[in-house]
Amino acid sequence: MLKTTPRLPCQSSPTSVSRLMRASSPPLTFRSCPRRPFSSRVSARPPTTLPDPRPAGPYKIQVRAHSCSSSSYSHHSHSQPFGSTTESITMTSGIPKTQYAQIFEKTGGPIQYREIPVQAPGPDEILVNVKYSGVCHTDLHAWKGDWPLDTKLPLVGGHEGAGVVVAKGDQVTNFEIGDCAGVKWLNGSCLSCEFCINGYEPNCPHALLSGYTVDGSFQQYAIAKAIHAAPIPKGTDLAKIAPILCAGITVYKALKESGAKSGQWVAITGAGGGLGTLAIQYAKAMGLRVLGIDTGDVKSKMTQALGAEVFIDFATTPDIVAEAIKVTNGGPHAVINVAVAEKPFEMSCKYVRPRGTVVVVGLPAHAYVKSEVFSTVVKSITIKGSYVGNRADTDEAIDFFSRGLVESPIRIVGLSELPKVFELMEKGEIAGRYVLDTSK
Ligand code: 8ID
Ligand code: ZN
Repeated sequence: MLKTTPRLPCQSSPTSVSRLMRASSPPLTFRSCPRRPFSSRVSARPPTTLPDPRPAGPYKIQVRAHSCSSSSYSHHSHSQPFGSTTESITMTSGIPKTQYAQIFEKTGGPIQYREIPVQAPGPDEILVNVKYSGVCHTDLHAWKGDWPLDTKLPLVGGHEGAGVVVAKGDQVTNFEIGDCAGVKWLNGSCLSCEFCINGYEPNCPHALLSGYTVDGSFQQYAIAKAIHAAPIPKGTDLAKIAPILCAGITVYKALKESGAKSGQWVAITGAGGGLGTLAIQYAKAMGLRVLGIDTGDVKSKMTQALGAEVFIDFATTPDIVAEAIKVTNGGPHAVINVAVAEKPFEMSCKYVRPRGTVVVVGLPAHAYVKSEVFSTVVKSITIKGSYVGNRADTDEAIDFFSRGLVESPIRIVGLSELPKVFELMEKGEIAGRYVLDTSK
């Protein structure tokens, strides 16, 4: 049933919705969810030039709709017959029909900055007006397609989106219109598999990945499953919190996984990049002593200003392993590897302290972690992977930021400048993080 009031801004006609329901089937391994444009689902908005007689939102409307194909997991209408579902969306006024986005049409192809329709959220989803989005090296991997996991195509990348909730489905109870929210890498998960119920949601086989298997935050309006969207406290600087939504959560979790205790040494490879500069600060805030490894004067100064006690330049230090052992008086108790290169992983297994832990976080393409068996055993080291974080890690990482323990070393440019940011990133020339302002 359609509940409509003539003066409400966004109403759908059953015909237009049915047309949109014929979305093609997504890949089977990771779900790619074709979402519906607002322009088609919720039409009949008054022309923007006309005076709007309505009181300020939020408004509640109901539209007939269908969400994603039944071949993939969903919390909502997949199992419902074609055209039979009724979704209710609460939304604010002034949501446009189209928006600017950066589109990857094909892997490694030209990146197109153009207008695309704004999508409507499903019953368990929120629509976030993304104000700022960080650019993570993962976005570069997604565009280049150098990982053994296909992306959705065409794709809107991005997974460090900070913004404001402007619409939500009727099952959403954890966000109100006007709340600040973060669109992060883990866009959604099934919540019922063995991994989800044990708090390992990133390992859920049905995980939806923002900017990879579903469209992400390199657009002005992005959709996230409400249950996984990050709650951002009111009054937060949205540009500065953007990098926390992936880089911050990831390195905070990796530090917890390392088991390093206050007073102990942690080495961070790739210390001058997006993840690294935050890792230094989380480590300091957790009482650890930091050895930063990266290259160049800018990164050396930045990492030490952020709290690294010692910096090793990987490009000019002849014996990194010996140096790392020397400056930490026997080797760091833990290593957080966020460098996008294979070599540092192998070296970290050599210089880590006996009984120490090597955490594998960076994801250089086609790379292996090599550790000589004899010393792995005799030193009794642990080598483990760490992959973003769960909802609790998210809240904790944001809390460190909100309490002023972690500062985002960011440079803000317009969304239209994404290709330039990728160029700099590819050359290793970014110290800290670039954040895109979606209004430019
Ligand atoms: O959940 C996860 N595991 C996760 C989450 C988010 C990101 C993993 N990542 C992955 C990304 O996909 C990427 O592969 O972490 C890696 C780092 O992401 P980033 O911090 O966003 O990348 P960056 O800003 O480009 O920084 C990389 C730094 O590594 C340095 C570079 O100089 C740069 O500062 N670096 C390189 I390249 N080679 C190095 C080396 N041999 C090195 N530092 C030390 N030694
Ligand atoms: Zn990321």
